[in-house]
Amino acid sequence: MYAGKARAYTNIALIKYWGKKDEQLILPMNSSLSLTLDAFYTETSVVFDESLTEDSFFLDGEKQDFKQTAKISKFLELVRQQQNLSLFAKVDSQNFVPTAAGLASSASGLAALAGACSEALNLQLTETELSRLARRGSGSACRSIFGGFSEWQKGDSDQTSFAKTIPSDAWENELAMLFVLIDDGVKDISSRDGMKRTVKTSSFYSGWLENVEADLATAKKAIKEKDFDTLGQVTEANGLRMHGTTLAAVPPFTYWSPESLKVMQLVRAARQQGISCYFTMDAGPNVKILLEKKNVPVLKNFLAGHFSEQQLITAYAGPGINVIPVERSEKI
Ligand code: FM0
Repeated sequence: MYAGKARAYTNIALIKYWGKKDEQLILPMNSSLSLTLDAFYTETSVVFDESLTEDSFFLDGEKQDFKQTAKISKFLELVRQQQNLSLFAKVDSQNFVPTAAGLASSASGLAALAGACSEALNLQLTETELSRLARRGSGSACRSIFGGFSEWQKGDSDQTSFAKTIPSDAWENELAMLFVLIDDGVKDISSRDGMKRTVKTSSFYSGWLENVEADLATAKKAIKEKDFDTLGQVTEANGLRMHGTTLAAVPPFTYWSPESLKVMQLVRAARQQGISCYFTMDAGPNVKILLEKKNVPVLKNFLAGHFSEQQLITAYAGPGINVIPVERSEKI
């Protein structure tokens, strides 16, 4: 029996990963940049054991169906192939999110699974190797190996596509991200399906690719210079362009709901009142607002009349992945 456990934190991209050039290896069309956060994380344990007759996946204590287990099983299969192993595994994942608001993240989940497998099988991976492994589970997971700012360099092969820390002189500790939780009851198109459809069919996709490397350079320079407004502006612009591509997909789609637009409008209004803050969105209607830590109280106050306290969650910069010792009783 081989057992391991790890904890990884969610990351939110400021410069988005949107589109693959290799579906199998999960090689992205563009490089991306993210901030790892402290408020949401996943703890995953894995046990490879001879007594198991299939892979199984439990999320927050509940056994997941075939479809949800498939992505996990595919990842386990990769690890088994790489290690020449033939044991099935039981994967137990716990998502730590303040509310059940659709914030479960494949980034933290697959990063934690990669870490747990590496620990269980004593792979002794470097951070780069672990990032490459996590990438095979979910692209954005390769950035969750690192705390603070992280850049996924797209590379052009399995060997060269991985994330690394962006040196920042701990500037991220002065920043915050305010999540505005919107539940519109609509089932999202997964980021995997959404980006695939967009790359294949959207006539706006080439425009995305034209701008993204320049956005990345702007963001990295802003981090180096601790220039919050430049970082915020490029974050907001890049997110909007990513979402723009979905409108020209065939069939078209959007992750925005009326409430998302309301938040965008409020962010612009807050700026007019001198509160420096910028929004970004991912493959769902929730809006994330980047701001400086010192402005959290004033922005929360500004939004208070529009959203309940439970809808507003503040996150700060979080750490990289870490291994959790497995207790004997937990093993199977
Ligand atoms: O995080 O198909 O990693 O850069 O969140 O598993 O590789 O779930 F929605 C925008 C994340 C995409 C931007 O995609 O896809 C970002 C997104 P996978 P992911």
